[in-house]
Amino acid sequence: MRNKINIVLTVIILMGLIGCNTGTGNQNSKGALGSNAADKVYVAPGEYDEYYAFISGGFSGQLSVYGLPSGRLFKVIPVFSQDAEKAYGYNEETKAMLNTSFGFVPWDDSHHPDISQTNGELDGRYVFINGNNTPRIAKIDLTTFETTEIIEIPNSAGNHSSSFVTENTEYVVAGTRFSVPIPQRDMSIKEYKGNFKGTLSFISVDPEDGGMDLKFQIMMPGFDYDLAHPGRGVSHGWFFFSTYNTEEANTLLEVNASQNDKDFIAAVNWKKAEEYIKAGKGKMMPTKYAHNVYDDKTHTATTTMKDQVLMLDASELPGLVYLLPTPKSPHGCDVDPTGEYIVGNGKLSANLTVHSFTKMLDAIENEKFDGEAYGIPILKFEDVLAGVVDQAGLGPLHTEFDDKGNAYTSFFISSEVVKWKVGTWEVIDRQPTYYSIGHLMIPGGNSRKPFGKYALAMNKITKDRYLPTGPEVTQSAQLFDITGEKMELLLDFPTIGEPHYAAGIPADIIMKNSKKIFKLEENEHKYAITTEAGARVERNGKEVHIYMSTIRSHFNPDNIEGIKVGDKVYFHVTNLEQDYDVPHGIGMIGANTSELLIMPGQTESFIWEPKAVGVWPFYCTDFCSALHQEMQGYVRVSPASSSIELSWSMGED
Ligand code: K7E
Ligand code: CUA
Repeated sequence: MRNKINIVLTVIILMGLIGCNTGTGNQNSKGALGSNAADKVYVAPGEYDEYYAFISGGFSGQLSVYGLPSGRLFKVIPVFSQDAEKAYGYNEETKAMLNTSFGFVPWDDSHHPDISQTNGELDGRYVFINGNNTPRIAKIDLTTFETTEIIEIPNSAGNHSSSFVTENTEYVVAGTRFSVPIPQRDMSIKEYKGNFKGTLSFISVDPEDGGMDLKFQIMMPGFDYDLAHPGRGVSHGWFFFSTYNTEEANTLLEVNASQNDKDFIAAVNWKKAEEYIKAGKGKMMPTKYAHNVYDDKTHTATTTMKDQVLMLDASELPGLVYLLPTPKSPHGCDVDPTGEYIVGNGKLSANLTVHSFTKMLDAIENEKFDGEAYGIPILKFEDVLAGVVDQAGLGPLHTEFDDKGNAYTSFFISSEVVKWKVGTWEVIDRQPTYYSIGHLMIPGGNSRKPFGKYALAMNKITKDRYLPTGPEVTQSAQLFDITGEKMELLLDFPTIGEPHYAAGIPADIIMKNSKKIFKLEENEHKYAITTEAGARVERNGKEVHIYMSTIRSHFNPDNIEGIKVGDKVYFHVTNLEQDYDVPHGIGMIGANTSELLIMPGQTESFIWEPKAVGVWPFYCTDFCSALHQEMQGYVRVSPASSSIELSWSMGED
C-alpha cells in the first residue's frame, strides 16, 4: 500500500517538475503578444484602474494594494510585520498592534484577505487577513488603508483556514491548521492521535463600529483544517472547512497523511452553534489572547489581554458539524455564488469533487450516515455528491467563480487554470500559468456577486520570466481576461512576498470613502498639539517629552538644549497640515527605531536615547515642499552632570 502511494507521489512530483520546466519564458506565451492584450491593460497616465486588488504578502506579513488591470502597486499595508517606511510597529503608537500572548511578535505569514460583505455582496468597508504563524486575524479599515485591529486566536496553531467572512460579515471565521493539545500541556507527541484537537473560531464584527470579538470556538477532532469558505444564499448559516491528515499522523505526513482514500469537508452549522450558546451549552474555558485596537482619534493602539473563550464541543453537540467525504487531501474549499455547490480541491485526486448543499441537507434529514468520527456523523460520499470534473488537471488547489456559471480552478502541478461549467462539470478551457499557480482571484469571486472580467493567477515560481535578481527571484501574478469563452493572458507583474489569496473589488466602491486627512480638531492623542503655540519640552526626571509640530517647512521647536546623556527623549510630533497628501517625516541620528511618517492631522512618537554629548540633528524624511531640505533641527546633548536648563526655540537667533 505504502509503495503504491509512494509511486503515485513520485509521479505527481515528477510531473510537478515537468510542469515547472515546460514553459520556456516569453517564447511560448504569445497569447499576450499576439493580440490587443496591451490595450486591455493599458491605463493611460492620470487615469484610474478599474479594480483594487488586495494581494496577500505571504511571508512578508503584509498586504499589498494593486490596481487592475494595470498591475501597478499603490501601497503596501503593514499588518503583521514591522514596516520602517510607515513606522508601523516601530513608533510608540502602533507597537501594541503586534502584542500577543507570546509577547511582541513583529512578523507573521499572511495568506487570505477577504473583503467585508453586506447581503452577500462586497461592501468595501474592511479587508480582513489571517496571520498563520502566531494565530491572528487583522482588520484593515478601507477608508484609511491602515490596520486598525488585530485579534489573536487562542487554542489554534497555524491559523490557515482563515480569514473568511459570512454573508453579512456577522463573523470572520478562522480554523486551525495544526492540531495541538488543548489546552496546551506537556505530553508525548506520539500520543497525538485522539488527544490533539483542532478549533474553529467565530469572530463577530460589530455592524456599527466594526469591532471584533471572539464569540466562540468549536472543538474539533485532531485533523488539519486547511481552508474554508462560508455558505451563502441557500447555504447561508453554514461554513465549510476542508481537512487533511484525517489519519491523525504526527510524523512524515507526506506519506502518512496520504493513506486515506478520502478526507473530509466539515460542514459547520453556525446558526445551530448560536442556538446552543443561547441554550447555555457552551463552556467558558480559560485561555490567554491579545486583542489590539487602533483608535483613529487618539492615533494610538491599545492591547487588552483576554483570559477566557466560549467553547462548543462538536463531539457532544448533535447537528453542529457533519463530515462530507472528499478525495483526497483536499486543499481549497470553495462555494459557488448560489451557495449550492461546495468544491473540494483534492490535491492528490485526479478529479475535482463537487458536493451539493441540498443533497447534504437531505441526507442529514434522513439520517443517512456512514459512521462517525469522534461523535461527528459522516455522510455518504454518493449521497452528497453533485458531480465530478473528470481529469481536470493535476494538483487542484483553489476554485473561483464568475457571474456566468463558470468555475476556474488552479492546478499547481500541471501549472494551469482550468475553466469548467458549474452543473455540467465539463471543462471549457485551460490556460498555462508561469509557473505553478497557487490561488487565483476573481473580484467578488467569494461572494454572491462576482465581477467576471478578470482572473488573477498567483504563481509560486517565476524562473525565467523576469530579469534575474540572484538566487531569490520574485513571485508573480498573471492577469487573464475571462470575458470570452477562452481565457486570454494579458499581463505578468511581480508581487510583494509570496502571494497566496487576494481580494478584488471595483474601485468606485472604495475610493469614494477614502479619507484624505485626519482633522486636527478631532485629534485626541495624549501628546498632540493643535497649534504651534503648544510646542514645548517637559522634563520628568530622566524622561523628556518634546511636543513638536510640523508644517511646511519647519519643525517647532527646531533647536532644543538641556538634554543629557542618559535621558529618554520622547519626540511627539503632530503634523499640523490639513491638506491632502502632505505628510512630514522625521528621522533622528542614532535613534534605534525607524523614522516617523506623519499624516496631516496625526500625531506620532518615537524614543531617542542619546548616548554621547554633542549637537545632534534631525530632519524631515518626506520631500514636502521646495524647502524640504531646510526642514531640520538640532538637539544639544550635555553630560549627565550638566546643569544646563531645558530650553527650546524656533526662529530666534
Ligand atoms: Cu493555497 Cu495558504 Cu490559501 Cu497558498 S494557500 S496557495
Ligand atoms: Cu517636511 Cu519634508
